[in-house]
Amino acid sequence: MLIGDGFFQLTAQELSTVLRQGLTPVIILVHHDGYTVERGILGADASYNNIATWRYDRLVEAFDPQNLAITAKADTEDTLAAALNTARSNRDRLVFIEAVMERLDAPESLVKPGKAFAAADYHHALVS
Ligand SMILES: Cc1ncc(C[n+]2csc(CCOP(=O)(O)OP(=O)(O)O)c2C)c(N)n1
Repeated sequence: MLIGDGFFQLTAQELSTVLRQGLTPVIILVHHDGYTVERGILGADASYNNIATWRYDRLVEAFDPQNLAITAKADTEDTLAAALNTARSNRDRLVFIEAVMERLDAPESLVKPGKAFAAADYHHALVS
């Protein structure tokens, strides 16, 4: 399961439910410091697109008194590959991977619509 840090901060308590139900997903949290999809439309550096920095691994710990989950942090391709390997060999555990990325690092499929929204909503010039 993939989730951005922005939406995770709106739904974080559901991690507790997932653990209570004994579910064992692989959760990849994209930690890129805010509302990247919104930054692509308006206010790339605006404070309204910023969010608090959380210690996500500690949050998982707080929801997990029985130590059912595994957490990993990845900030390079190699550390991500290692974290995914950990997930592969622990199918019976919830694995929470915090993938650290640059704020504006987004696929073209997100960047392009952002520019189109800005053009439509705010009359910004559409530069492809
Ligand atoms: C309840 C609610 N509040 C606000 C929004 C507006 N909104 C759309 S995308 C987004 C940012 C999501 O951030 P994140 O999950 O980190 O994904 P990213 O765009 O950064 O990849 C927000 C705030 C929304 N869709 N729903």
